[in-house]
Amino acid sequence: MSRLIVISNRVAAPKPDGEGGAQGGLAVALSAALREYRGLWFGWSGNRIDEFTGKIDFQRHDGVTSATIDLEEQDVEEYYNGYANRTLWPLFHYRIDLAEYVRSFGAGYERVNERFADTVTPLIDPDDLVWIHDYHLIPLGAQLRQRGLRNRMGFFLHIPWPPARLLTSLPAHEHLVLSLLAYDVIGFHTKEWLESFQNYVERELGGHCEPDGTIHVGERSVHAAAYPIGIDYKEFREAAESEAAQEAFERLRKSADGRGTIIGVDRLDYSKGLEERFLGYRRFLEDHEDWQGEVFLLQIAPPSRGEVHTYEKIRESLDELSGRINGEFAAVDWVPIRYVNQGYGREDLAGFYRASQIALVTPLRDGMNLVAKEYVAAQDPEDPGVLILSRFAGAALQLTDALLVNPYSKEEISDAIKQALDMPREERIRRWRSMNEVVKQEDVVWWRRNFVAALQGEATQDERAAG
Ligand code: ADQ
Repeated sequence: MSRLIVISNRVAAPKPDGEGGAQGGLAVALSAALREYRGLWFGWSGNRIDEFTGKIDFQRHDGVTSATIDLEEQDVEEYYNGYANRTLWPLFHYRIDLAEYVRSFGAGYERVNERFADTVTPLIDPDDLVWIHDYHLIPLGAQLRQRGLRNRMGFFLHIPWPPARLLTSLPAHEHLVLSLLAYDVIGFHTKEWLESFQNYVERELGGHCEPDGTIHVGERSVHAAAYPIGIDYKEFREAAESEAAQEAFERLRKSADGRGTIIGVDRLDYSKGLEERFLGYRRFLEDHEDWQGEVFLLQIAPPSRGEVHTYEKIRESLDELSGRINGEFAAVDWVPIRYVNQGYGREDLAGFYRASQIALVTPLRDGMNLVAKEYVAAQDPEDPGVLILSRFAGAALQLTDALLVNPYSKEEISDAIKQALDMPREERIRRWRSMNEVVKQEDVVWWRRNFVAALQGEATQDERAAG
């Protein structure tokens, strides 16, 4: 059997006990795949050094080998903080107003992708399957081909693919997209992102897209399809049943003191629509005075990408906005928003989700959004909560029984909160059952099996059914 080589910006392979904290579903899923296929996980260590050496640090824990390299300060600034997080992330989330087009960022991005290629090439055997992840490493496949690799290679994009009209604002967009054609398989979360990609290929590259997912550009043919990522359902259910989850549940229920809990859990990122969410909730408190003092919003949002200025700004504005709303509405025995800038373990999160009657998952744009799926998986089947979900999250295409809202509209958020609070138990159960079925069946194991099967050149069951 071929080995699997996973390459991503950061490596989330298992760590020795006590390091790294709780593992996310994706890390668990890819680690499981790596155990099944042997192989290794390659990426940046997160460390900075004065001068790039290409020295690889190998670690083996829990059956998974990781191989990491350190990067120079300038690499991190231009490639990671620069092109990845100040150019591609905002542009791919439709925030062209925030996207910065700086030549040195593009040069740093190419340089780091070359450095990745130089260091990982000797680790790859001819029959290994290579699976590259996310927007940090789009050109890596082409770089590996230039170094003579003929392996089957796949790329998976974890964020949206923007409409062609937005993407063409990126200098050298054609060069970036052409580099994707070096892969054999290109995966997106949803049909919507796939269609935007196909549209770009036809409009800008004069390519042709077949209904079976084959894309032809000149002499080159690649397979592009939607592979919606799921959570590790089994692992998450177990987390939800754990003692730690039960304690977290009780802690939140006790402190809620009979009030309804509305939960939000997001990395602190402008794409998650947190300001709009706070304003929608504020609107709800204004529209329904009788609910003041009866519910509260628990927003958990650990800071991310603190070195990027826009992230500092969003943090400041959320501090200000939550303070303002609390000042405006709070009473001596009630605070409308509990705003917590902290990360929690998976068990704690599962307990908090289960203790909350409503989840507000309202990103302005999101590749998929796993929080929505985790919330569903954590619910009590006899008394489930209600998921309010942005129609602009990839997850909305699968979780059609959520209350779908336009996250830009305060009125829609306010109306959905009211509808959720008034929803009869039978309707909550009916909606939850349908969503839970999807979250359970289309889990992360299903996702990676489908992708790896495509990488091995096999049509998956779903593709055969669709074809
Ligand atoms: P993210 O933008 O990080 O991921 P998401 O899919 O919601 O968004 O995943 C976040 C993960 O972090 C979840 O597993 C969640 O439980 C965890 N998390 C968030 N806040 C936390 C907290 N306070 N404490 C502990 N854990 C917390 C990107 C894309 C998404 C896509 C994923 C996977 O932006 O669209 O779904 O990758 O492909």
